[in-house]
Amino acid sequence: MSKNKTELKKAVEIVQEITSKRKYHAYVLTGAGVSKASGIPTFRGEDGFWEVYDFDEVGTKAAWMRDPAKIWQLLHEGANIVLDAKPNPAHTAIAKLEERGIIQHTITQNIDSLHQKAGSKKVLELHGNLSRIVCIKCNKQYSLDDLPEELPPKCDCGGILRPDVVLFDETLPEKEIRHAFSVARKADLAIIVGTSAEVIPAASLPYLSKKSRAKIIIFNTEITDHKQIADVYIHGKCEKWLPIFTEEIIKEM
Ligand code: BJW
Ligand code: ZN
Repeated sequence: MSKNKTELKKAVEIVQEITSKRKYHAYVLTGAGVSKASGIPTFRGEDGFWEVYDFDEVGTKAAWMRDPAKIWQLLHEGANIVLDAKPNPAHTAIAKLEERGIIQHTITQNIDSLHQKAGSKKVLELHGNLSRIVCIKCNKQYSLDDLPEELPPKCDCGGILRPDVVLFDETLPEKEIRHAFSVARKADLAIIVGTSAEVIPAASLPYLSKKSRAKIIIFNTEITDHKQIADVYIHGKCEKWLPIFTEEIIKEM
């Protein structure tokens, strides 16, 4: 049997044992790798966003304050890739895990709405959402399709508009991160998909879960620091392995 098939069998057994309990908590944590098969580039690694753009120039709070027009220019060039993307089989499998009551929450670092488009209902977005545009002065919300032409676009009140996404050195949305910490702390099972485990606080959630004795199952094409806490590591494309994993679990229910 191939290594991944053995690991998959182990993962299915772990999930069966946990879900056979009367009460349990389970969540999925996702990163950019889950949306790669939908045509959205990841941040790190080969062809990653940060290989092309310098994050000190476009990825931090200071960069935004220095030159908001530059970030808007980038958005005009790239936003449609994200906004027009369609969910792939990994998103669909995660939605099915929620629909069948196997997990209760999907915590995502992604800003692309693809979990919601696939049918996931309880999604906690830690890094915001690209389709929401807000005024930095009065908080009025705008849609990306409905923006003034000027760069950077401004609100009726004169405030600069910005996408509602979290850049480096900005705090995460308070309600979401608090909820995510509470989900991670009480979890019996954490399924971690397509994240490099490099950005905190998101990357710390699986460690919190492990500390509370959760089982950790990982789907990633590379080995990340989360490997040290993994009970099962499925080393391959999540759009291939997550649907197989989900079907195996459902078949045995
Ligand atoms: C596949 C696959 C397939 C591919 N199948 N797998 C020094 C040390 C430590 C920490 C810090 C430090 N200095 C500052 C910090 C904190 C900082 C941080 O963590 N920095 C590290 C980089 C060092 N964090 C922050 O600043 C956060 N805020 C914060 O901490 O606030 C507190 C605070 C603020 C102010 C004062 C005091 C306290 C905010 C982080 C915001 C992150 N923002 C971004 C951009 C958002 C907008 C947008 O999306 O455009 O979020 S950066 C980028 O990284 C994006 C992602 O959500 C995030 C995580 O990346 P992710 O999702 O893991 O993607 P990749 O590309 O890294 O990995 C993809 C993975 O998929 C890989 O592993 C592949 O192998 C895999 N893969 N194909 C399965 N088919
Ligand atoms: Zn305003």
